[in-house]
Amino acid sequence: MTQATLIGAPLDLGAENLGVDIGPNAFRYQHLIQKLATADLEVHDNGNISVTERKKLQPGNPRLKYAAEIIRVNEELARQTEEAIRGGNKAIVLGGDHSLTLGTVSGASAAVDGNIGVIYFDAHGDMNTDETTLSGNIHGMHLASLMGFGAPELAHAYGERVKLPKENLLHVGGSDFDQAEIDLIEREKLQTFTLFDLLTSNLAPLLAKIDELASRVPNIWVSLDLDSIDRVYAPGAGMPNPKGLTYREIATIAEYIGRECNVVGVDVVEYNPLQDEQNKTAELGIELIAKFLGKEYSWYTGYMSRNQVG
Ligand SMILES: [Mn+2]
Repeated sequence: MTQATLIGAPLDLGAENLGVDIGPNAFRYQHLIQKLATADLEVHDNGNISVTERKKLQPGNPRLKYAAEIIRVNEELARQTEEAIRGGNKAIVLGGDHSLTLGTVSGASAAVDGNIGVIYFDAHGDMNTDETTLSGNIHGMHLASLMGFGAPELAHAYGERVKLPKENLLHVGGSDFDQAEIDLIEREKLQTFTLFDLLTSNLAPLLAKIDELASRVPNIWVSLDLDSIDRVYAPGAGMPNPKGLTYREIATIAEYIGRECNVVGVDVVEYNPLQDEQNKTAELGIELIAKFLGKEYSWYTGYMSRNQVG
């Protein structure tokens, strides 16, 4: 069996939407470990990283709210992610808000000496900086930080070097970029495949981009914000999306990535169990983790056909 390390990151300080801090345990209550075992993944659970409660903290800089605690949590998450990958395990990280990707990608990058690519599913850009942010919430900034842009305290978390070479990012499913993010994408020639691209050209150009990345970069991290998926299929996202990827689209893309890329780890973020319906978002998350890692687990397919909503 393929060995994997599970890390829970119940971080909710990067966002306003409360509820995502119970995501990691909700996945466990859904028997994620046992279900992945049926998909040939032997999962060792590191438990949750401890996060100080919001009410015990001061937000600090209004353009980088809760930065000190977010950085502390992410450096611990990076350490555990690096150790898992160096030990030959796949890393599976459950969120928590998306700012935890600052830690996952930093740790994965360190484990493979910076030779990493990221396939990033999100309706949003997550590429604001402390200068362009409208909310001050770090879950909208960490992706820029990983490429070395924005506030040094974020960009230099877990070491000063650039964690993700900008040409190794493939952002998928965007439908809601801020103008500052569009400017950064154009200026730095970042690779995106938006919902508009998908609907106007179908999957083939995306698969070509995945092939190109896989041929050039030997290690891939996948970051899945559940808000990239339509709320019909993923109602339990922090910000449910009325115009996201369908089940067939995300499942097909995940299977393709699992087949073509050497995926060293996956994070699934912004899961809010309080908004889920019959646990279907969690089940979809489990299925997609398996697919991204080149395995097969498809309770969700059965659920959708049983309920005739697919
Ligand atoms: Mn996100």
